[in-house]
Amino acid sequence: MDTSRQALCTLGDITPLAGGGMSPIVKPLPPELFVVHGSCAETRWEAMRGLGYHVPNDRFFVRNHTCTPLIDASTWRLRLHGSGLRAPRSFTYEDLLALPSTTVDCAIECAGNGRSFFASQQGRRASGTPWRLGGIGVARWRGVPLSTLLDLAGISGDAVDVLPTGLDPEYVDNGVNLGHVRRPIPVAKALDDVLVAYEMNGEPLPPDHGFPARLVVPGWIGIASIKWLGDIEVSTAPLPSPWSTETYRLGSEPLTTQVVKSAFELPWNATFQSGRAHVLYGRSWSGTGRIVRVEVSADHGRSWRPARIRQDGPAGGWTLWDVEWSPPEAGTYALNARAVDDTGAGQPLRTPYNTMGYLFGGIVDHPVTVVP
Ligand SMILES: Nc1nc2c(c(=O)[nH]1)N[C@H]1C(S)=C(S)[C@@H](COP(=O)(O)O)O[C@H]1N2
Ligand SMILES: [Mo]
Repeated sequence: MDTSRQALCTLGDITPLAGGGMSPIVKPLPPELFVVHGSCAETRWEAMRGLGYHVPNDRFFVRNHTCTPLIDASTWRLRLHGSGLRAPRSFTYEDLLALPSTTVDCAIECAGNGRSFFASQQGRRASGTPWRLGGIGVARWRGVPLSTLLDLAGISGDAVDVLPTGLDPEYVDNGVNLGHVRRPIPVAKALDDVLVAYEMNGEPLPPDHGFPARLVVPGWIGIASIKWLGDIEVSTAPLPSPWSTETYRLGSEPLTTQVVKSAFELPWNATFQSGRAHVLYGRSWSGTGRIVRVEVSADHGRSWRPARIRQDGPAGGWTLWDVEWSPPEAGTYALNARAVDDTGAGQPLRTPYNTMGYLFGGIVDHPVTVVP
């Protein structure tokens, strides 16, 4: 029996919201900060305006397969086991806090972020949560390197896969119980830069973001960063899971790194006054490298102007930029931003379609209205 699962959320246990609605998410989701999609909530980009580098915990997007469990840290255990470990062992919350910690500034971004643009810009709907660009956030994560825990548990030289499992309820998809949310990470990545995080922006992880501990897998799609960690299996044979063999894959390979994207810190359908200069703020990011160039167009890509980099980010984080815009006349416009990272990866005009709508990296048309 797993005694660490306290007060698991169930349908009878869902947190009522101020508006009288029910939500599988614990924190408040005020409409000026979030667009709610079922058990998920995306951050509104206008709520990023004026923020510093990190997205505060109160407005960080949430992607839940079921709902947020409330876990008692005093009885919680993180169990490491499997054929790839010589010294299987459990860690308490206190154990984790006592180990040497590191911090990393990095994004967590859903593989489906931008999915709705397959329909709205490319005319082909993809199945899944219809995110615009708010399925991303950057935070300062503190925790213990996963490699430290794997070393303490005696990882063997022939281990190949590390499989973290969440303590949230089992996920039932179309009547099929897929079990607890879990997804394998190859040993090379697990030993590289993965963190077992217990702190987000200087506070204990909020319940919605994985309290008491979650993985943070820099550069990789969000599903790799398993929340509410309870169990990590290490194996000398590959460890498949539905989240690597059925979903979150393209063709023959499980998805790993994120693509390049850019967003304006503006409401959808923002309004501007004509006849004067405005400053447009935005952010660009990539799972494969540092952003080196950002350009903006307001004439459907006929001309592009370089944006000014306000704050550089590390690989796995994002870059903040701005650019001046003097709308020539009243009317409706689409604002476009595109970025390139230091591996040469950029943003295409069209993203190759896939039925699940993963990795939309195309240039987004952000609609704005200019009034006289
Ligand atoms: N245990 C568990 N971990 C999970 C999930 C989940 O539903 N359960 N969702 C994953 C997905 S798809 C994403 S995009 C990120 C979202 O992290 P956030 O909710 O903290 O923003 O968590 C990942 N980790
Ligand atoms: Mo995701």
